[in-house]
Amino acid sequence: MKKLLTLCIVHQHPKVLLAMKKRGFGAGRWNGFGGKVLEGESIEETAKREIHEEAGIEVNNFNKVGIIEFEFQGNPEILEVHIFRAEDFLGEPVESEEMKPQWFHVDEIPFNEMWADDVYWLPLFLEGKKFKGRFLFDNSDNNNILKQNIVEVENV
Ligand code: 8OG
Repeated sequence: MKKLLTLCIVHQHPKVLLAMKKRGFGAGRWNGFGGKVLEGESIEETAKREIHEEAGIEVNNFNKVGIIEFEFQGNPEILEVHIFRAEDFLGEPVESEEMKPQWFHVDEIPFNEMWADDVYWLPLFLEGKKFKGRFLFDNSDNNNILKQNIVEVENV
């Protein structure tokens, strides 16, 4: 069973736009913007819709830079997250019910308040690389990675 999700991160070097997730899956962590792909929607449409809903900004140009699969031990569902990088956007990021946006310098990414896997791939993202990977998380402690694999690729 696979569930498709998007994650869009705005990178205007040397700054990255992240947001504190206020509710739901991953609450209390800094992350980019995204969510589940709805029926009838393309992955790109989801990425645009979610960043608009969560940050109030419009992104027209972005590149898909990564695909990562997440598995939680004992759970048959696999989350397939499609990761996009945007350099420009329209509007001003605003706080929503779900997310509180904030700019971070690339040297000050708050990895200890992010998903535990991000430290493995966000540096590749920031270097402009493309990647694919898979992480197995401990189901009772979703800060604990049991297995991980991330590889740089030419195309995603
Ligand atoms: O719709 P919902 O808010 O539940 O979507 C979850 C968001 O979190 C979606 O953008 C995908 C993203 N996400 C995961 N797992 C991980 C992860 O391990 N690291 C990061 N950075 N984002 C993740 O679902």
